Amino acid sequence: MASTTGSQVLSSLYQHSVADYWNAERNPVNLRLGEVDGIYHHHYGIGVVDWTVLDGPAETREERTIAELHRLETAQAELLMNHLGPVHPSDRLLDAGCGRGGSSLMANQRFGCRVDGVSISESQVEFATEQAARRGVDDKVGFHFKNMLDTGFETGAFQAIWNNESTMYVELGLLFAEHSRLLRRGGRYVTITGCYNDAYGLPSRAVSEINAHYICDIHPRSTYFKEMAANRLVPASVIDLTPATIPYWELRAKSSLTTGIEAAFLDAYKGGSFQYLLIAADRV
Ligand code: SAH
Ligand code: GPP
Ligand code: MG
Repeated sequence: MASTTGSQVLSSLYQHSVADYWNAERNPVNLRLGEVDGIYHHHYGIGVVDWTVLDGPAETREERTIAELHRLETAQAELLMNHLGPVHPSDRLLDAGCGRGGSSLMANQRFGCRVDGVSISESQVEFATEQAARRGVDDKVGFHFKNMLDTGFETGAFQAIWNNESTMYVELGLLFAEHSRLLRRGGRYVTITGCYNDAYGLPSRAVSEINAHYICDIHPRSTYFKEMAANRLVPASVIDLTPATIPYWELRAKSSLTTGIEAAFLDAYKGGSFQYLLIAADRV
């Protein structure tokens, strides 16, 4: 079979620049957290922080802070999976924009089913594939260099699909059209995402800083519901996770692993211009 080339997967210069970002990305805040248990996340955390990690012996403070940030990020992925609905071992799941594959591995472990992850970063796909092999689940968890807007997967093949912090790289109308095609009727879609708040207005300075930092385009909250309605995805739950994620950012800002974007997230959330949302929807 002919191998997939970049120009077949990446359909614009913008997507090339996003792929370049992820191919080069080596932030300690992601790699050091992943090393805790071999589950590598590229999303943020939620839940109550154990602030005692900042106290106690200085020589173990960094290690304890890393473990705590990782625990909060894993809790985020667990919450997403709680909303996938009943998933049986014979079902198939799609992790759209899968990063280094942490959530795909968690879902396979939890549900025992087949999981496919797609990313436009070839180095992420390679990294995630190696993790699946290391865990001995590469027969059930596959990672692919594919565009989530045009996966080539079979129509109706998936019981559930999620986007964990990956919707801000694509046009939602195109994304939900492809998800709607891939999901079987009665299937479930879940996203956790940062969106800008229509009630605040247009993107604030802090939201614009986040866009520039990650080369993404954060959508307004309204566009999610508009494009879901247009693509046979009917919201079943909407949870504003903003209060639950602020403590994660406060701890991260005090850690040794800051990337420089922490103040923008705290300003955006606290100023009301930005929201961290979970949306679960049924494919009807
Ligand atoms: N969901 C993962 C990673 C989020 S980071 C996690 O929670 O850990 C954003 C991811 O979206 C990156 O892996 C990036 O390569 C991917 N991405 C961005 N645009 C994409 C596209 N058009 N198709 C597939 N993946 C895309
Ligand atoms: C990924 O996390 C960040 C994104 C997918 C883009 C922006 C997300 C929003 C909710 C706006 P990461 O773990 O790679 O980022 P970091 O390196 O900052 O931890
Ligand atoms: Mg991170």
